[in-house]
Amino acid sequence: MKLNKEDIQEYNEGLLEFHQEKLAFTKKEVTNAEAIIQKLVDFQIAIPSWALGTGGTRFGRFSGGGEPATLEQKIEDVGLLHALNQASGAISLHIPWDIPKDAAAIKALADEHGLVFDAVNSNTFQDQADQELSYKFGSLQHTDPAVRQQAVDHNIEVIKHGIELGSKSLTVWLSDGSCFPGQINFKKAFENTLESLQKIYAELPEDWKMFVEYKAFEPNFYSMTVGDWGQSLLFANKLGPKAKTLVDLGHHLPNANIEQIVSLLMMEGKLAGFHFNDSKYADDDLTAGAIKPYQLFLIFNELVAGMDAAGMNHAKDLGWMIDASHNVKDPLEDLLQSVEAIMLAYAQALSVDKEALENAREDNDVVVAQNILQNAFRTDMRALVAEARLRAGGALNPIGFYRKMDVRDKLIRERGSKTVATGL
Ligand code: AOS
Ligand code: ZN
Ligand code: ZN
Ligand code: ZN
Repeated sequence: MKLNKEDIQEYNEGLLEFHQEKLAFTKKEVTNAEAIIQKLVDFQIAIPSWALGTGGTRFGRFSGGGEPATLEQKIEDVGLLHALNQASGAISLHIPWDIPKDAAAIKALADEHGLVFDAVNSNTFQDQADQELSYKFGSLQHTDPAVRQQAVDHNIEVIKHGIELGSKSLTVWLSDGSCFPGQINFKKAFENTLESLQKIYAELPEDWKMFVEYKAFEPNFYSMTVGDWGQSLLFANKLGPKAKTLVDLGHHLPNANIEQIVSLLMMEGKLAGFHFNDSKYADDDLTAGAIKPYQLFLIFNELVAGMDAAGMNHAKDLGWMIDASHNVKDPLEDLLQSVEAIMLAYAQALSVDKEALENAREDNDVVVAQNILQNAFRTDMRALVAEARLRAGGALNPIGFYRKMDVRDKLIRERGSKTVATGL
């Protein structure tokens, strides 16, 4: 199904008066409101193909119904999100969950929905039915060179699919590691992984990047071979300029200072981008901003500062993506909430008076520095985000419109009520 522009417009008209009052108030409070709105109009974030269905846990899964079963349906779902918020104009594919059989047709379909293809993701953390050798004891780190080669070949195949679709980056997330002390030789595991990554790196087209994603634990619980930003950065530095570190917000040990990691990775020109989500305990993959909105804002504060300093453009220079999972919510509604939370944090970060903050820091005026950040965080930016959506042709209240149009019911009628989205 597709949403109709005229229906969105008509819906917006009913909300316009109240919106304009709120906007006028926010504009009085936020001096650079117009500049922020423009940045928000330009803002785009990629939606992963695997977040469009109900995820479940290892204990169970409760189908929400109407989930996309094919790549075409996944594109259709991201198209719905993009029509609603005009900020989700990219989709990230996971191979082999989303093998495009006819790349030209898939590209044309994405184009129809105003979507481009973000990073392609390889998968060597599962065994596929037709796979010769097992990844039970790792992939790129494996003691057996034949397993390593199989995993390298898979990554090269993923790059080929990405080239056909117009992607510009490969995200490599490895579950490689060990569950028990003594199980692996750390140094050999690192060296094997590096050598394998080098073979993949050599196949990257000129204008491509390799995103090396790290994760502190899970599924391996004693060591992960790319376990933190230090290990990822070590690989990225050894690989070369096309390789960078990808930060997934759920992949740290508790209470890690992620904003500091972001700042230093940007200083080194090695921040690839993000998998946004939120967590209370581990890689919970909850809605962005649901648990720690202040942390999300502080991360954006570093991002904005780093991007300004390097003259970077978020759309070109960083891969911003959501990596979430939904057990009890409609996945599309959840993704709308994540995009909203991310845009709010971005807007708040854009409102920070950087010069005043820097002066306070230089003067060691801790109180003023803290207040500058907290004032920005406590400012209600919802009217600016809504205004950006309005100007871009989206819905003033995306979830409100989604519910008004009974989108989920329509998808259930089209696709069935006991659906299983491919992937996780
Ligand atoms: C896994 O924990 C990572 O977040 C990866 O990004 C992974 O490829 C993705 O979540 C799909 O499982
Ligand atoms: Zn991730
Ligand atoms: Zn995650
Ligand atoms: Zn994860």
